[in-house]
Amino acid sequence: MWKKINGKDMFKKVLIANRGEVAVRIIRACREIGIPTVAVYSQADANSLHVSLATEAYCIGPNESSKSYLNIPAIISAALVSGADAIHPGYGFMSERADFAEICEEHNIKFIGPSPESMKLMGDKATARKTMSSKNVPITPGTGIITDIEEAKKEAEKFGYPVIVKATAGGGGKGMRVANNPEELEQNITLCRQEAEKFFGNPDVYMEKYLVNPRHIEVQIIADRFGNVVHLGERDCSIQRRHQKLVEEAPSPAVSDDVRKKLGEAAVRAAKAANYEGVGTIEFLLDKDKNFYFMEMNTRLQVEHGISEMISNIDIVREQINIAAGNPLSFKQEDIKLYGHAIECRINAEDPERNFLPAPGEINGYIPPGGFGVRVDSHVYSGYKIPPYYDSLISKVMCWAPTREEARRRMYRALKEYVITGVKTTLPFYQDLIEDEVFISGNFDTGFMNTYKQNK
Ligand code: MV4
Repeated sequence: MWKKINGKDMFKKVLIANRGEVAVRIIRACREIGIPTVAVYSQADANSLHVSLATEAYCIGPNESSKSYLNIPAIISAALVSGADAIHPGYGFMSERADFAEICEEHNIKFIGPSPESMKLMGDKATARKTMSSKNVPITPGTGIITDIEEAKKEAEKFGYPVIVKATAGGGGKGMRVANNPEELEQNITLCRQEAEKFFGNPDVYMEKYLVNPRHIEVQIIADRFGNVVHLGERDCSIQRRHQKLVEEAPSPAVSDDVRKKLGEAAVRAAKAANYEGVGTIEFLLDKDKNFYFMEMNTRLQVEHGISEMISNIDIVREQINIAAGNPLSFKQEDIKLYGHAIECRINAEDPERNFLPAPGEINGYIPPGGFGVRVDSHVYSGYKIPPYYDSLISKVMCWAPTREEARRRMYRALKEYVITGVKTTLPFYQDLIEDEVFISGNFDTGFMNTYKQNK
């Protein structure tokens, strides 16, 4: 089953159960380690870069995700036929499906990620809150699962309106409703329960005090199966639109060395509480007084992991594969030196002038930026047809420099030299945003996009 590479236990072959830029990112890490890769693809993705970069490739179904990238029997069959002994789920698709991780286990295939138990624990938000609170990770004032509406109203009076009702099976902004008074609370509990039952098959809801326009701060952690846990500092993901992140940066302009240390220690306690193995992210909200509160844990590699790699010089995907193969972490917390500043813009095939309407089609001209401190992670090329069936991410432009202002100016330069023709993209939107005075100041929060107007 196993082989050794450079004295480390390593997989013989890794199947990547994903597409797009993240599939390419994982194939690159595998190739550098020396592991052959298996790509799986839908009919729409036959000409995709991950298919040509992998050692071998299998078509697992038609265009729709539900029949291809979410098709468990097809993915497992491809792993068994090809002899892959591990599956990397990337992000999205199968990445947070505990049932899929269990099925992998049953077939003696290593799911590159945490145990199904850790995924279930963190997938249930009310249980996650309880677990965090018991290990001194700060949480917002709130309740457990609401069983009685009158009691919920009494609780809400205690910590004060506004409150937010959340589905325990929700997350990432799905299944949440803000209430400003007892009448709205009663309504929202009922509505939230109905939606939660419909979307997640679990009607349980709880509530928290609602923080108005906090910052979204998340801490990258890496844990091995021997109980070693380290953090790579925080990312600030406050600039988002409808729960889609637009710009991320590391470190956060709002976090001092002192708060960073406390955030990092809280994140490590959180990972230990979940008996966590692999790479993960602890999401916090930060209020105006720099108090932070645990929100959720993302039990997967994240889209924005690259900016943490830039400030830490640690290859997070390589480390993730190492750990999954049973090796201990190759460094300690004190070996990690964070240096400089990194900013990421997610470039999408969307029309910023039409309310970010998806704009699939053929890219007929493509010149990505380059130069010192610039990284572009992408799966596209000149002549590539962006299919309409999946998310519209074209690429992630990441810029590193010693200071935030230098990184920001480098990003402006990179965005200005980037050419993508044939489809509408969000490039013009970012070229404008990166010069916005509020963005330049670093003094913004999750309300940024509500007041931001392009070319104001
Ligand atoms: C909150 C909140 C304010 N107060 N919880 C949205 C995503 C999910 N992870 C948690 N979310 C929020 N939870 C309390 N108690 C505000 C949000 C929120 C938000 C959080 C991060 C980034 C953007 C956001 C946009 C709207 C609401």
